[in-house]
Amino acid sequence: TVLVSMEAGVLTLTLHRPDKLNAFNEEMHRALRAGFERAHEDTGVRAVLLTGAGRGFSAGQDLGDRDPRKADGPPDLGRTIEAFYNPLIRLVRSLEKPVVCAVNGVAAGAGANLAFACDITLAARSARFIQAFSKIGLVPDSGGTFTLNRLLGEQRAKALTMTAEPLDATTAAEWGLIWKVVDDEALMAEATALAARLAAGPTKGLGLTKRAIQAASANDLDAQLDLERDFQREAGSSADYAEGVAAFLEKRTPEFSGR
Ligand code: LHQ
Repeated sequence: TVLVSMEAGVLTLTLHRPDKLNAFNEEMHRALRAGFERAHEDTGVRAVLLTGAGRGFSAGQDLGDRDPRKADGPPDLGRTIEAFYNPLIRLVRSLEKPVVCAVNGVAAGAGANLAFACDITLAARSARFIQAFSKIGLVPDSGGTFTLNRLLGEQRAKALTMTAEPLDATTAAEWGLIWKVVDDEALMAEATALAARLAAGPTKGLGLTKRAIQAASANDLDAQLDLERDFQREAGSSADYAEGVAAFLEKRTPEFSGR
C-alpha cells in the first residue's frame, strides 16, 4: 500500500492504493508510519519525498473501511484519529529533515491536510484540494484546522471547510497553502530534483530551520530570538557549517555530510 525507495539520501514514499485514489485504510497507515519512522531513525535518509500513485494523491480516510451501516453502534472516530492520523502528522512535523510532497492529483479530507502538513508541497496543475469532511458530517482533522487557520485566516479556512468546495492548485499556491504549481508532466521530475538537492544539503541546519519556523507560530519575538540564538549555536558546531564556510572561501561547491 506504500511503495518505498531510497536513492541519494531521498526516501520516496508513494501511497499506493490507486483504485481507491490512495484512501487510507489501516494497512496503508501502518506502512506510511513505518516509512516516516525509518526517516527518523536512519541517518542515511536526508530528505523524504511523499507522493501518490495513479490519478489521485489521497482521498483521505477509506470510507468503506468502517461502514457505519455495518457497525453495532456509533463508531469511535476519536480512536482512529488518536491511533493513526495524529501520530502521522506528528511524525511529519517532528522529523528534522525536509519532507517534500508532490500532489499528483486530487487530495481530499485527511489527504489534503497531510499534503499541507509537509514542509514543501508542490502540486500538479490539475490537482485540487477538497476539505471533504463537512460533506459527511465530520470536522477537519490531520491538523487542518490548525494549518488552514494559520495560513489562510478564519474566513477562507471556514469557507473551505464548511462548503467543501474544491480548491484548484493555482489558487492553493496563490494563497500560500503550497509552495508551487508545476505542469502535470513535469511534477515528479521537479519534486525529485528538489528532494535530491535538499538531501545533499546541510541536514542539521535544515532540520533546525524547520523546527524554528514551526516554533514561531507559538512564540513571541523575544522567545523566537532566543530560540534562533540557541539553534545558531547548534548549527555553528556542525561539520556542515565548517564545510560551507571553507567551500565559500575556497570558491568551490560544498560537500555537505549532513552532520
Ligand atoms: C474512495 C474514497 C474514499 C473509499 C474515492 N474511501 N473509496 C478520519 C477518521 C475516521 C473516519 C473518517 O474520516 C477521517 C478523515 C477523512 O479523511 S474524512 C474525508 C474522507 N474522504 C472523502 O470524503 C472523499 C471521498 N471521495 C470523493 O469525494 C471523491 O472520490 C473525490 C472528490 C476525492 C474524487 O472524485 P472522482 O475523481 O470523481 O473519483 P471517484 O469518486 O470516482 O473515485 C474513484 C474510486 O475511488 C471510486 O471507486 P470505484 O470502485 O467506484 O471506482 C471511489 O469510490 C473510490 N474512493 N475516495 N475516501
